[in-house]
Amino acid sequence: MFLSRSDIRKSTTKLSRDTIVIPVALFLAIALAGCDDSVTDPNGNDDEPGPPAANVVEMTGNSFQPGNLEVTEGTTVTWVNESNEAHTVTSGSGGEHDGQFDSGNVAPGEQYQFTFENSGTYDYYCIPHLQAGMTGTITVISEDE
Ligand SMILES: [Cu+2]
Repeated sequence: MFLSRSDIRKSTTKLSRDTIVIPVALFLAIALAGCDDSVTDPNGNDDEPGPPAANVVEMTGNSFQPGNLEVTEGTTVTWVNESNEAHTVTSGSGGEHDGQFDSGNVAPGEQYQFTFENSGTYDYYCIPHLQAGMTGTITVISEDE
């Protein structure tokens, strides 16, 4: 038994093939990991504050924005205090609380939520800033309309 020239050439070829296979496998592993990331991102819930923003009222300075908000029955409205002073979300008009909802003091950066189950017009005001005209209205319409 003896090694022919072609046998030597074969083993040389096999060696160089192995050195190429390793970088290719690494590249595939990285590419697959990259694919995994792009698949999980669209499924994540982090990108979902878009739709609920329609039911948000911001408390900025001495006003509610928007001052008038229309929602459907069963909608939860969120008031967010974007200012640097406390506000209240108090149902009623002319400074007379009608007892339907009252947030108490909402500190800067905090929020208050209330769910409107029945259609109707709900006036509300901010107790500390009523004199400054800080009032708002939530109009709740039934789903059928
Ligand atoms: Cu206020």
